[in-house]
Amino acid sequence: MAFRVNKLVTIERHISEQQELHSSATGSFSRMMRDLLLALRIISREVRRAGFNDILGVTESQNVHGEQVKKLDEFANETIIRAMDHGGHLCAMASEESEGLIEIPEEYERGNYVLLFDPLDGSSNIDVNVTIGTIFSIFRRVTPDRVGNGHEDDFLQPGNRQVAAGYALYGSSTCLVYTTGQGVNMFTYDPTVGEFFLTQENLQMPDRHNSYSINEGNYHKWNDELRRYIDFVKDPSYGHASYSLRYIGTAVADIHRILQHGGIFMYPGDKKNPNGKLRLMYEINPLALLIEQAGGRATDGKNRVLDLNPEDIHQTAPVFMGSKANVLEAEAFVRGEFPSRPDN
Ligand code: P6P
Repeated sequence: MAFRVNKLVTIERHISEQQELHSSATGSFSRMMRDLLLALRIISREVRRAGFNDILGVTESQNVHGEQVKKLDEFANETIIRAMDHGGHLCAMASEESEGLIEIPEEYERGNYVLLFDPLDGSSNIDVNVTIGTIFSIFRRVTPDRVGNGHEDDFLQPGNRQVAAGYALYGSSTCLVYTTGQGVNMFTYDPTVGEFFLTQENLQMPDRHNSYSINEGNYHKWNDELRRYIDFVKDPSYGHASYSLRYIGTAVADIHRILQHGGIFMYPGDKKNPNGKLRLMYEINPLALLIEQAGGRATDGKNRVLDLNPEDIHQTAPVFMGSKANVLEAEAFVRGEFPSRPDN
C-alpha cells in the first residue's frame, strides 16, 4: 500500500528534489512539468465551473475517431497546447483531439521531448458530472537532428520508453498521479492555495482484489474465452467470493480506483472492434506504466502492452490491466485454460 504523507510537500518541491537525485538532469523536465501543471490547474478550474459556464454540451466538430468533441474537450486541448508550446522543452505534441502532429510555432525554441495527451478522458461523462481526467505521456525525441520539428518517429516508440506518464483526475477533489519510472506518487490539489500537495508516496496496489471493471453491455460481442472469465468471476461456486463490478466509463477514473484498491480493468477486443477501443499511445501506455510501477500488470491479454511497437499515433489496443494475480488469471482464460470447480 502507499505511504500516506503528513509532511507538507508541494509537487514543485517534489519534482526539484527528484531532479537533484539525477546529476545529469538539466532542469528541462522539471520546467516542462511546471508548465503542464499550470494547464492542469486551469482545466480543473473550468471543469469545476462547467456547470455554470456555457461550455457544457457539444461543439459542431468531431475528432479523428468520429466522436463528437465536447466544448470542455476543446478547452482542455487548447489550454495544454498554449501552456506547452513555448517552453522550449518539446519538439512536437500529439493529442486525441488533433489528427496530425501539433507543431511548435516557428518563433519558439524546440526541445528534446514529445508530449502525447488525452486532454479530457471520459467525454461521455462530462455533461452528467461524472469524474473525468487528463492523461499524459512523455518521450525523449529519437530523430537524429534533435533541433528541428518533431517527426512521427519521435512518437511511435514502445511505451517502455516513456520518460514520464501520469494523469490529473477531476473527481471529488483534483489529484495528480505520475511516475518518472521511480515509483508512483499522488498529489492532491488545494485550490485555495493553488498547490498540489504530496498525499501518497510510492503507491503499491494489492496483488489481488475481487473487483472487475468492464462494459458488460459488450458481452454478446466477446469470444467464448472472455465470456467464461466474466462468468467465472461472478460464480462463487468456484470457491472465491463473488467479484464486484465497478465501471465508471472513464478509464482514468477506473484505473485510479484500481491503483488504490486493486482489481482488473479490461477493454478487450470484440467481434466489432478486434483491437478494442482505448488508444495505445495516450491512454493505455501512460496508465500501463503507472500500473506496472505500482506493482501491477498490463497486457493485451497476452503481450505486455508497454512492449507493443506502435504503427499509428491513434491506434487502439485490447487491454487487461490491474492487480498482477487478477490479470494473470484473466490471461489463463484467454489462453483457454479454465479452472474446475472444487470438489464439494
Ligand atoms: P464504453 C472514454 O470515452 C473512453 O475512451 C475511456 O475513458 C472509457 O474507459 C471508455 O471510453 C468507455 O467506453 O464503450 O464502455 O462507453
